[in-house]
Amino acid sequence: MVKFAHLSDCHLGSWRQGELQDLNFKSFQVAVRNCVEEKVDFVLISGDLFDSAYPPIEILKESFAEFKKLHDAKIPVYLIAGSHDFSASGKTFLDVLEKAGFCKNVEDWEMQEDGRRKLKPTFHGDIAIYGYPGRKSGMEVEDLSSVYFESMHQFTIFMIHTTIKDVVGTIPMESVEKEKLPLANYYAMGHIHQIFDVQESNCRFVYPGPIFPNNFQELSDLQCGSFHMVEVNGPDIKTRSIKIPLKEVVTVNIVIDNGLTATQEIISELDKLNLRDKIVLLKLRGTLVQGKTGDIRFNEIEEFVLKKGVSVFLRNISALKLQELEFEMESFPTDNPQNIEKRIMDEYSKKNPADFNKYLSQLMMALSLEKNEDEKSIVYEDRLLSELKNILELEGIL
Ligand SMILES: [Mn+2]
Repeated sequence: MVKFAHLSDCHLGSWRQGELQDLNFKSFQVAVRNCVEEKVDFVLISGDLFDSAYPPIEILKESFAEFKKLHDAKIPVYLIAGSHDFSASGKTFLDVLEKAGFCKNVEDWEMQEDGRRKLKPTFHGDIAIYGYPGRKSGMEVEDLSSVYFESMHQFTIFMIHTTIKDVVGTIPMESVEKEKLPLANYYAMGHIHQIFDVQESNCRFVYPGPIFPNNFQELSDLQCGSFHMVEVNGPDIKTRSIKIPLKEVVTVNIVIDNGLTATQEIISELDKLNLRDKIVLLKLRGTLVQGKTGDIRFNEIEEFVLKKGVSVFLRNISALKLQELEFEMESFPTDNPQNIEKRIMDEYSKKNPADFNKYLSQLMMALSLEKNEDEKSIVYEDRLLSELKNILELEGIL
């Protein structure tokens, strides 16, 4: 019998809030401890071990300590790069881990003359492990149609960091049909952050879920991280999903329609609940008929929940709408948007003369700045803020 753990999407270094970054890392530590205690034969990590191709030193340091525990327990780790720890230059910190002897990247293939990619196995005893990494924006999906390998082994594992059609649902996302993948006994998959475990004839398809939820919605849906424990007995595969519940998550849904009275309403709703030491997710929905989102005093709400002893407080107002304002505007169907904007700004400036108006067009330009695909939010915000400071001549003030 062979027993292995299947982890994916650890996203070490993810989350800006300190407490959540800690919980994310602690979940990984729990999984590692569990692997050592259960004396697994090996560990699989199906991509996105790190949240970025260049993780912070602090995270690297702690990660190495965890990998050393597995190494000391003589548990090999087989992994592939995911969409997050992939870098266009081909260099990632996975290479550093591998050079240190802490893991084996199983991506190994050769381009054939006919344009197909022949994968080469990494062996653990008589188990053959193949892997093909994820890329940014699902760019590996096309590659996968040309991937093949010879699967005449006792037991074959195929590691991919790609979404299969069965889990994609209505999400607009690149995906592969699992029936078109080369034949394997166990498909150790990652990328989609949910638990999926399906057996079809002699094939097992598994997404173990992320080691910790990665955003507001995932916290609300998944509550905690997870990984898979797998036992192979001849052709027989037994799986267990292991949950890692570190802190209770409470989602509070409140419908509001008045921005002016919302603060008090929200506080009295929250006051009814026991929130001590919990992760509290406040989700606001509804249409504001009075007041604006800006009228809700979130700092006051935050102070209140901190006094109630919450561990982490997050809010989401994306389902909150403002009542549609009716604009009176002449239409210029043949005109381009820039000209329309300019005309509106000119008219506005004429009606509301102020020194500030001279900044309007530059501000419009700056605010249309878009976030690059692999740019961190914090870097983007810095870029946007420094642009705005320049325009408003605030350099050195903030
Ligand atoms: Mn991921």
